[in-house]
Amino acid sequence: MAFSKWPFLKKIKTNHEKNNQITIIPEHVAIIMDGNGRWARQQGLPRIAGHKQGMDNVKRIVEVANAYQIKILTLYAFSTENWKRPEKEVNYLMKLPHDFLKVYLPDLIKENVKVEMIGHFEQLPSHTKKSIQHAIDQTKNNTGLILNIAMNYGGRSELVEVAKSIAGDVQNNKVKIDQIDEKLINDRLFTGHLPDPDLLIRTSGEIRLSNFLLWQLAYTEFWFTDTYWPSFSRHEFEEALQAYQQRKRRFGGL
Ligand code: V07
Repeated sequence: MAFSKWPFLKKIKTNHEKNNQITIIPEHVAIIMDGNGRWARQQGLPRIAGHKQGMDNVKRIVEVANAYQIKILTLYAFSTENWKRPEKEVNYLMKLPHDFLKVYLPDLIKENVKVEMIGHFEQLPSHTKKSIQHAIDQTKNNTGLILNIAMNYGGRSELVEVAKSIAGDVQNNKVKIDQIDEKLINDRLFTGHLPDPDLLIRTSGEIRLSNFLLWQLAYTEFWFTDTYWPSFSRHEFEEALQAYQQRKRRFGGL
């Protein structure tokens, strides 16, 4: 062992590792994967190239989440507002689920990852729906990480749909007004079967929610970084996990 010649070096390394151990793991991590376009511009590439790099980074981060035994990873891939982008960009984005799954679905199956989706599924192009539905079907019995993709998702429209659904049930006497409580609302969200996120990460320096999981983030810890999504690395993900456990420790000590 090379270190035994320099015991002081070994000591430094051991302490370093000990102090940085990640032991309190969030069960559910949500990520706003922002900055793909800015990453591309910085590299002198078209925006679409940023989306492609961002897509490949999804797989890298899924591997890290899996390694830490995070149970649910919810990723904001396409919002209800993103339809306003140039048609060419929207068309490209709608092909990404297929491109992603063509390359990575076999790995996800091997790694016991379960693919799920939240958002308005019906309004997606049929080729996009087909790719996603195939991945959901192929992984439905997997018991590892839930890779929960938010596609055509908006927090307000999710709550509008919940309101309509409850109002309908009140109208046909299935639900009494007194029975409307937080649990009833929660159960009707796209995420009704999932615990709320413990940690929200947003890349690319924007410090806002952009209509993501409005109800579900009520008690979530937030972590922001200036790094653009395609450059968001394992190391930085670990920094976010460190920060999360520090906050939990402080909370427990009060
Ligand atoms: C998208 C890459 C990540 C950065 C954010 C915007 C672009 C992966 C998917 C995906 C979707 C469904 C699925 C598996 C993977 C994806 C869109 C955009 C629309 F089942 N990345 N990614 N979908 N980007």
